[in-house]
Amino acid sequence: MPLPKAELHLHIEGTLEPELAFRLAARNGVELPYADTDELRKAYRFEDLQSFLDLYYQLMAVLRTEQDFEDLANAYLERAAAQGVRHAEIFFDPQAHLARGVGMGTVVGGLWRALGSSVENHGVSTRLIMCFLRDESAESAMRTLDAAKPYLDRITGIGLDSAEVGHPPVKFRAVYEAAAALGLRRVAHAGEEGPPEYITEALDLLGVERVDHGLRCMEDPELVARLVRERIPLTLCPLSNVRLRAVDVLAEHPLPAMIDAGLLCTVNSDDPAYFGGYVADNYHAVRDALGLSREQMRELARNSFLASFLEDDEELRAR
Ligand code: ES4
Ligand code: ZN
Repeated sequence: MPLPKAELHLHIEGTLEPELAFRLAARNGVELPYADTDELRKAYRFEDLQSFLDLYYQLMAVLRTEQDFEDLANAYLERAAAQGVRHAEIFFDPQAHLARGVGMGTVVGGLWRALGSSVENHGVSTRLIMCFLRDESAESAMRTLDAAKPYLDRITGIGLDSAEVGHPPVKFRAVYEAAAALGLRRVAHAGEEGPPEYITEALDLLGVERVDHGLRCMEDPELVARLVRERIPLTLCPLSNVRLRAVDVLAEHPLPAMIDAGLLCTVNSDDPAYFGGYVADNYHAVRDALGLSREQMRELARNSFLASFLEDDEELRAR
């Protein structure tokens, strides 16, 4: 039995497996620039975040209808359940779809067809977190927030993702203020490729409750002390860090040092179709490469529920 856990850093578009991509391409008459799934898989060698994002945005072209988003989410939830996931807080990137003429209603409606029955069908409770693309303008993010207003009963919070360096959190200050006023929870990717200052900015200017990745906090001991003191959870994604070369090899991942420092660490899969594993695969990989103890593994799983947006009573039921 896999450890019961929550997954808090998961891009639903990053769960698009090659087989499903080809099936949806055929269903929608979309031409992919790869002969077959084997050839596509060979493209999964990344130099950095941007080289991954290029492929990630390209493959999304196959997602067109509500049914596509429902199928995508159901495929993820089924795999997640098999890996011990009891609760998933799922990112989606509406701007990447709106830019292709796929509306907010199609995206949220389709995802919700899977998420709305996930407890019954998969035993997994869910939340939806809408991410803004930080390499797009703040005005575009604000328009996206506006477009989401009819769907806020299904959206728990907002996040910030895509190309980090050169797009500091401050750029989205007004958007985050507007989202907070709408009662939305706030998270942001920070310190994946970007410097520790971006983590501080995300906390101070965006009011985030959780930091996605946050890896580079380790370069700033005062920031680490603050994250520990304020119990700010970090959603780490070890296999992603290796594939996108944030760390050279898993054996050199700072997770053990981060746990020792007293940081509230969680382990997540990020874009599992691209990075070689779902969340339990990430747990097993860090255990094997870093020699984590059984108690440390249990603590990571416990942290995932503590760091979730579940209410106390829901949290106890989920774990
Ligand atoms: C992402 Cl690994 C990662 N980092 C930033 N943005 C993303 N979007 C999807 N995966
Ligand atoms: Zn991510």
